[in-house]
Amino acid sequence: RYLKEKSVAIVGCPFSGGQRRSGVDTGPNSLVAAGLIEQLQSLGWNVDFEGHQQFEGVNATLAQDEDIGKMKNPRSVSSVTEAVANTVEKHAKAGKLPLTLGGDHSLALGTVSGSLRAHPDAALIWIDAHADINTPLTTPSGNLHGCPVSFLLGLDGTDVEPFNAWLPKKPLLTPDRLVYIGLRDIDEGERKILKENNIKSFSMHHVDKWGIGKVVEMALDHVNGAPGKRDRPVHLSFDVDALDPSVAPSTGTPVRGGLTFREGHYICEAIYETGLLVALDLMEVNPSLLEDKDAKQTIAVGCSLIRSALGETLL
Ligand code: Z70
Ligand code: MN
Ligand code: MN
Ligand code: MN
Repeated sequence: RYLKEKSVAIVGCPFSGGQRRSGVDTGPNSLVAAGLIEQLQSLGWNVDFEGHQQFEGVNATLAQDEDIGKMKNPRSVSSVTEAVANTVEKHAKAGKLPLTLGGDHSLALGTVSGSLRAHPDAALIWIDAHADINTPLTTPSGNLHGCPVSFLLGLDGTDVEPFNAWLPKKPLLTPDRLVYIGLRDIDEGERKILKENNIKSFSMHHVDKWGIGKVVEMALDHVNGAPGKRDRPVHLSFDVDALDPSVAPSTGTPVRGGLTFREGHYICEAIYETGLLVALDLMEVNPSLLEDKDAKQTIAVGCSLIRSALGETLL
């Protein structure tokens, strides 16, 4: 309903500065090299890809980017996410579906900002083992891939340099339009933030209790404000570590007890089926961490999730 046609624009983001392990910057290239573009074309999508975003300079100078407070690599993350926001906004306003390939999840500060500029009433569905909602004050690690959601919501402590040079004073996202699925590794500070802001979160406990079908239904009901109501555009931000490490082993911070292969794919299919998907992120694919067999498996699963979110498995 929001797309002009079946047109997807791939935004490859080879960036690793939101966390400390190298290699996640090779994720986008591996996904494209595995045939992602051809796969989407064969699903009937017009695929716009003009090469990956150029972050070599930023990646090369991460070591010189000094901490600000607890934040690691703040200038690099800020400049990269600002650029990604502009790119995603441009594609979304042209009626295309931006598909962002990460790279670490700090990139979603950019992708979601871009989506919300184009679709101000959009909902954010965040699939992850982690809530990524630490603020610069609560972050235990200083890694900004654990913080993008707090910046999107403009929580206390996020009005900081260099981010406040480009993020809006009035946040683009409100807590009622955010929902999580897959959580199982939350910091104390994050738990408090989720509670105080009344943010709807379906942990793995809820997936076990109600099943993935019911959970996705409740998630969509929540962000649309009423049971069965379906009109908000959806930005789906999928961290591959939401999946169980036996399904997607090559990622920086695997946490056991995750989504099965089918549960992950079901989420993608069900959101595609609403006709409301306007943007998709596939993040934290790090092919360099484990042996080749594990990397190949993770890349294949990443491509497969993307195909499902773009309509492959619906009859
Ligand atoms: C922790 C932090 C995180 C991903 C780890 C971890 C965050 N909450 N996110 N891996 N993808 O450092 O803030
Ligand atoms: Mn640094
Ligand atoms: Mn994440
Ligand atoms: Mn995660």
